[in-house]
Amino acid sequence: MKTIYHESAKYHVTGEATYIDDIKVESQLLHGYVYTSPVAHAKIKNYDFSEAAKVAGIHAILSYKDIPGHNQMGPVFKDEVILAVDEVTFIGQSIFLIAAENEEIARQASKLIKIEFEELPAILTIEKAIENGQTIQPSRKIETGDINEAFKNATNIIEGELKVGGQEHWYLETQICLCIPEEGRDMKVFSSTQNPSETQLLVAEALGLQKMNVEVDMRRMGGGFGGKETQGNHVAIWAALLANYTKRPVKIRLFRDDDQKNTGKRHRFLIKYKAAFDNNGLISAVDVEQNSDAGATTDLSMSILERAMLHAENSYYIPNMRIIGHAWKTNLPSNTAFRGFGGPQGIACMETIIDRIARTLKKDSAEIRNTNFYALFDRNVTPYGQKIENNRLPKIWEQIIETSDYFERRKQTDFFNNNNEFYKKGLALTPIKFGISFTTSFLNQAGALVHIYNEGSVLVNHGGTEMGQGLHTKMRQIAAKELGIDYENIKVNSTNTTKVPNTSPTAASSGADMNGMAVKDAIDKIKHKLSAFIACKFAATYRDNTTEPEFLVYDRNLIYDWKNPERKITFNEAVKAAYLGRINLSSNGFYATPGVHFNREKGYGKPFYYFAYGMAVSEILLDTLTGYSKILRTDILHDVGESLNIDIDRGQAEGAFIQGVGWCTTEELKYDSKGNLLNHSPDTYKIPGVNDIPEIFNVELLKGYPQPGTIHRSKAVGEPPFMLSLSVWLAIKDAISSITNHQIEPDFQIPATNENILLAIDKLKK
Ligand code: MTE
Ligand code: QUE
Ligand code: MOS
Repeated sequence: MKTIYHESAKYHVTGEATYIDDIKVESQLLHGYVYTSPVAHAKIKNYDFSEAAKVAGIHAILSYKDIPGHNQMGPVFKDEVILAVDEVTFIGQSIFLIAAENEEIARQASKLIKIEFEELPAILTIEKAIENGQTIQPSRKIETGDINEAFKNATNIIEGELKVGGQEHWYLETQICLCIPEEGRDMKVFSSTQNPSETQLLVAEALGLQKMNVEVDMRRMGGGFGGKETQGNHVAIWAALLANYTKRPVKIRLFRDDDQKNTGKRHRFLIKYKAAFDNNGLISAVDVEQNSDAGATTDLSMSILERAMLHAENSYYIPNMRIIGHAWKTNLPSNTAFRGFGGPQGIACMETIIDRIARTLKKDSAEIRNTNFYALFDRNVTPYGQKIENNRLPKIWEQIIETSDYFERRKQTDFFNNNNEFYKKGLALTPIKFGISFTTSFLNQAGALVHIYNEGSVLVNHGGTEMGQGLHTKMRQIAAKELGIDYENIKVNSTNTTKVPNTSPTAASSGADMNGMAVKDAIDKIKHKLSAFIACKFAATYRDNTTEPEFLVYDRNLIYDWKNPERKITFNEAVKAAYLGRINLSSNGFYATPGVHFNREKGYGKPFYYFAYGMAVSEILLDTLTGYSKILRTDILHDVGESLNIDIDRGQAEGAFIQGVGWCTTEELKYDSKGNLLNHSPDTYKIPGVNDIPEIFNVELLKGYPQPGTIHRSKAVGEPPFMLSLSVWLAIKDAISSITNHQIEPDFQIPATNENILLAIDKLKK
């Protein structure tokens, strides 16, 4: 396959790529600034911003009273306020909006705002929230088989708790929006958002308008990672309110530290588990209780908890299983979508269980995994009743065990550890099975709008957004293949709510799957008309009717009759002729994923169209005196079906894995007793750097396994490889455990920071 680079790669490296901050506004631009709560929970007693409003260069200071529409927002449950009324529930909550000539003036003026709080008790940990007893929404359950009976008959039982840390998104472009007021009260919104349709709705509601009055445009984000699925909306609404009030263009761009302090993150989880298994390590029952930290409002917490619950068994057949999920309300910024969307937290617990079973039975953990994998013909139904089809686990297992030389390296690791006191090595293999589709079934729809201009160039619009993942590149490739023309003759437009309406967020890794199908549908419709026209044209030229429209093939910039290949016309000529023949060369397209459904009350259904699979083997070196760990080698074998673009997919697998490594090793969110995030910049919050990439990094895509029923037989790739990073976390745990020759279970949580590693080692030595 010819290498097709990311369609913006050249612009990324030359700096030509237009992000929202680069959009030129000729004059009159004002800068928006948000005055936020410095306390986690308090009543607002009174306030006065008259002094601040007098500062030269200040054009507006708005409170909740100045919202023309309503003050409610939120993606699913409208339990958020745009601007605080008489209470604040987390540090960073927006209270006032300021529009000024520049950011510096706004900042200075904000210091003159007087506000008096009466502080209330704040809930800042999951443990405290559980004590307090307030969930953000009703709890959920999924259950299969009979766990009580299975635990009664169990040979071995383990029980424990796993704490999983949160994660900051660290997109390079912070939250940003530029609003330009237009005729009447119409608003044009340039928003860094993964969900333009939702931004459009929420801006309209805040302004007291209809969706038709608001146009949202999104060319590209400087990364989203889930952090701009709902939380770009706040900035967009704030900018729109200020633009609407001042009748001037307004841009709000969060300072890096403010973005990190005030916006939501990956959910922390506290998971309690209990598992029953026989002496071969075959699991008969698992009981898990997942507790997530939702933060102050619901946001997507319930969908995220649901996905965590639907991944609680990872790749293993568990005949008797109960999964209970609680999302707890705390006084922290509302947590939100982050690559994996609850999957990583759910899978981390199951992998912990497997790891502990291996240590209990003194067997190799990869063997225990293999014993419990979903099988091909039986043992293939999930706890929520979905049958596993096209199971790639056995094939991937077979291949990666060989290419990574797993069992030989297990011996070498043991040998190294027996001969070294202070340095220890660790090795682990972990699998993933990740469900593809929104579990909220109605979201599984996508639209497109394709124009063929009459000289032969093609403009593709679709509902997905570009955040670096290469979606637009894939859409161009799909259009090129379907029309049989050069990739260079196709352009993908910025995502715009006036072109494709009612779109779903670009999320759940299904952007390429669904929008690709919608683009194909639009092209099929145009080809249907174009083929009929060309068949007629051939009939006239050759004076017969032997060319049926279905015989026409679109390939190599030609349209030809495969039964009579000498009957051909170039694509450009065909399009020009069709235009003169008054044929419509534009069409919309639509796709709805077939057959997905899920009953929340029963915890039962077919929530996923299919599953993506992968496995990783990681080897690490640990300095037991400092807690420093280094990845020596990682082998990944990941399943993307028939890849749409091998280089982009490999990039996604590598990037997701490394982002996951950050989550489960160095990234730790530290709060003080008042709820202030202490590490809100990259000097104290450690994201992966080049040195954290494995010294040997073999990333392969599974070959020869096309996925039936998807666009060009491909599979989603954006999120699944994130969870392969658990191989690193468990390799570190393996190295720690070797200190006691694997006799004692280390007390070890996520993330594995140097500090946490040292603490675990200390406990083992005592
Ligand atoms: N890759 C890059 N470079 N930047 C991103 O923000 N987001 C991830 C993933 N890969 C992201 C990324 C997340 S969270 C998702 S859901 C998918 O991309 C979304 O895009 P897709 O559905 O087109 O794969
Ligand atoms: C995976 C996801 C999402 C999801 C479910 C998944 C997601 C998302 C929603 C969602 C649910 C209900 C809504 C809404 C969004 O569900 O990203 O606006 O009303 O946004 O399994 O990634
Ligand atoms: Mo991705 S967390 O579904 O935006």
